[in-house]
Amino acid sequence: MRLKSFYGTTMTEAMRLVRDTLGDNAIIVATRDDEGGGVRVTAAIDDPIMPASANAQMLSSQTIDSESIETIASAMIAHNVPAVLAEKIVAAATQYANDDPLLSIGAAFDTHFHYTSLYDEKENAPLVLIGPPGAGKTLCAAKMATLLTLAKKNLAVISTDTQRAGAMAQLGAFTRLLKTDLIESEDAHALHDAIAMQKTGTTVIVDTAGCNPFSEADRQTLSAIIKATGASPILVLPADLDAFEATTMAKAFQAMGAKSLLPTRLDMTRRLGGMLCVAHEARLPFCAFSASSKVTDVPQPLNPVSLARLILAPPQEAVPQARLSS
Ligand SMILES: Nc1nc2c(ncn2[C@@H]2O[C@H](COP(=O)(O)OP(=O)(O)OP(=O)(O)O)[C@@H](O)[C@H]2O)c(=O)[nH]1
Ligand SMILES: [Mg+2]
Repeated sequence: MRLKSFYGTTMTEAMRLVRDTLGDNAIIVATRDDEGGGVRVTAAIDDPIMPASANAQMLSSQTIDSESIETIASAMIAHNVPAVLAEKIVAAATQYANDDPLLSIGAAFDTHFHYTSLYDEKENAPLVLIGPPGAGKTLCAAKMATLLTLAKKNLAVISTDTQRAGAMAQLGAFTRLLKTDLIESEDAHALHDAIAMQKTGTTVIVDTAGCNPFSEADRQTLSAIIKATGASPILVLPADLDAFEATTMAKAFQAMGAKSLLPTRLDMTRRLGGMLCVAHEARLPFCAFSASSKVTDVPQPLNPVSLARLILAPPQEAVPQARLSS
């Protein structure tokens, strides 16, 4: 079975596109008003490459669980998930169709996204936070320091953000509360030495300066810092960025060595399509997410089930639907 979504200014136009493209045998899976006005229709058609039995099985589960698939298709639209990715998620959810949309979409998220842990106790490699200016790196560094302090781990917090006015004071305010020293590292060599001088078993957190990934000078500075840590950096990225803008940015950070994704500001973001697009297109595993400006609200783990809950959760409060005036 192949799923495709069609957009028309009216239902008749969208349905005509479905028939013209997929033919008379197309099955309508979901219809929804599109946020920008008009109508979006998701339709399915038998895939001739698939064995007939597989198609029959899918079609029957499709009928049984069409409500669950409708819920998932609606969530894709509500979260502004780019159409191509939304189709892939709905198609995978249809394969694992279940009465409970949480299970279907969880299975789809298991198929289409990767996950990793924020902190591997055995490896105990430095936790290096990188990302664009204002993404939430310093707050995440403070949250991780809180988490590790509560777990009674030996901790060292290093910042390479020595240029921006107030940067050290911001992180220093947190480390003072945790009774941990803040080490300032002026350059990549100093950072390498600062990490090397830590006692075995100490967990090192490295907060870096905001980097413009499209600036050659910024890229060189950050690449040298990443190399000096010998670690797998975590890309901290706000979840509320435009999907394609954020994906381009994430790929640039990935080229510098980013190995996992930590989206922030989920408490302030109502449409998570951008975050899903980044993880899928850049193939970056999710490691955790931040949904609070409070340092004691430590990053939450991300896995197929927690991601499914985030996507299917009803908005916490009524948010007026944005519409462009004509
Ligand atoms: N509500 C909310 N605010 C957040 C979250 N993460 C970060 N912030 C806020 O976003 C602002 C920027 O966070 P910082 O941690 O300073 O960002 P940064 O990436 O270190 O910024 P630079 O060092 O300037 O590049 C601060 O006001 C944080 O409190 C979050 O998950 N939710
Ligand atoms: Mg910072």
